[in-house]
Amino acid sequence: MNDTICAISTAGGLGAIAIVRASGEDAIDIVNKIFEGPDLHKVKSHTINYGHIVDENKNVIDEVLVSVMKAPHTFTVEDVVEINTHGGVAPTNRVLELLMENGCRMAEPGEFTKRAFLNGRIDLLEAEAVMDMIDAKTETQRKMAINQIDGKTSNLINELRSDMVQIISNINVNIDYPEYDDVDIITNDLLIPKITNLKEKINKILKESENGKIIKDGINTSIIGRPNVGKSSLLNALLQEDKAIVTDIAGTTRDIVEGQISINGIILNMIDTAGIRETEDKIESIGVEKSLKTMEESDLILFMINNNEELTDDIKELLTKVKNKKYLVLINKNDLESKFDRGELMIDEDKIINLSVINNTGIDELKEKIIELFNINVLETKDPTYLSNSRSISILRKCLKRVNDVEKALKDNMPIDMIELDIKNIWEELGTINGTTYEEELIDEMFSRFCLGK
Ligand SMILES: Nc1nc2c(ncn2[C@@H]2O[C@H](COP(=O)(O)OP(=O)(O)OP(=O)(O)O)[C@@H](O)[C@H]2O)c(=O)[nH]1
Ligand SMILES: [Mg+2]
Repeated sequence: MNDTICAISTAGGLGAIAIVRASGEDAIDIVNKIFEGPDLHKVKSHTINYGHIVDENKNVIDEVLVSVMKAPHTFTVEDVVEINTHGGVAPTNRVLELLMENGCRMAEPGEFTKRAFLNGRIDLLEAEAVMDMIDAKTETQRKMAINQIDGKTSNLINELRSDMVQIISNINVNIDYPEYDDVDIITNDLLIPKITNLKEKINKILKESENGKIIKDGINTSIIGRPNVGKSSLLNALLQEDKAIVTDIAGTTRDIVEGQISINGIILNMIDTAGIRETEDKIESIGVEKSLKTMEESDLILFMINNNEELTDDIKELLTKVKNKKYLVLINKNDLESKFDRGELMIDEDKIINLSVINNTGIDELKEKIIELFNINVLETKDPTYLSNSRSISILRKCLKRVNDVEKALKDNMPIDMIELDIKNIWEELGTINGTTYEEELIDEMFSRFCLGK
């Protein structure tokens, strides 16, 4: 049996009202002991009750409103009581202490949501979305979180799993009831298109999950280039503050400097880096190492070149490294004389943006290009139902690999009964995404779809 937990559910600090929450079998009993007002055992479920919280000597601690919500129609599926106190630190802490003195245990982080999951009220994806909703900073993040809380994201996985149940049922009927002559004999040729279809659906979800990650985590965007080209100047212009030091001395930036901007509701995590060059300076060379590592890990590289410098082999070599990633080439200092021909870059003109950070020109075009490159306008308008956390994306990738193996085995004429177990395992693995894998569920679902008792 679960013990009764309590916590302050609102943010720390000053506020007009704070909520102290208790959940568990004894929640009503414990709050009733420290509450003067109507008997909470006798009030109806889902009511708000006026009264006072008192200590053991009947000293009044605070004037409060107490919400009583009885199991099972609550967030945790247990009895839940919420005490609305005045929002100072002293009243909320004292109420919390009194709850603990009377039998509650302090909740672990996320424990209310964990109980909601363990008691079957929400699945794993929905539980994760509760956290995403709390973290949401942009409208698009909020929309994606509410769709996941409402189960739309879980449905993506549930649909895949029900497709698989059908495949497994087909196979099982053939194996277990060969005498049913009105059931199609499932052959490798019949099964391959079903598996290919499944593969395509998984691929589509994975492809779209890139959007989910962008909405949730933003686009990690690094500004890379040789020293003194104007990288830190660009960072400052985008952030509209003097965040990074700018001087005309090459090698000014030694460490990475970060800041966030939002473009049409999508967050760009901007990373200014040390200019890349061969150097004897120990500190600078560590900075250069960091720049190269940052470049590798970014979702987008803004590769900056100085219009007023010749295009050296060093720059060309660096550009070949950038080309493996999503990138744009920014040619800065266009207010000065040009010292190289754009054709020498040997890249698509579409990827080149001419800037003069000092004159604030080209920056809007840069933003437009980023919007285009990541389809940000589409992301903004679409109903955002995507897998977005690394846990579920990595499980789905694993499943895709195994579905590919199954498809290959079928094409190689592996007997169907030999791959049945593989398919069941993938089905189970998929279930770990939203935490719904049970063997009995498979059996129940299978027979509810196949009407064998005719
Ligand atoms: N003429 C001109 N000068 C610029 C422009 N943008 C930046 N600068 C100047 O170029 C110099 C170097 O700028 P930074 O932003 O420090 O360059 P950086 O790429 O961060 O340099 P490191 O940190 O050394 O790698 C400064 O004197 C800037 O004022 C521009 O568009 N035109
Ligand atoms: Mg710099």
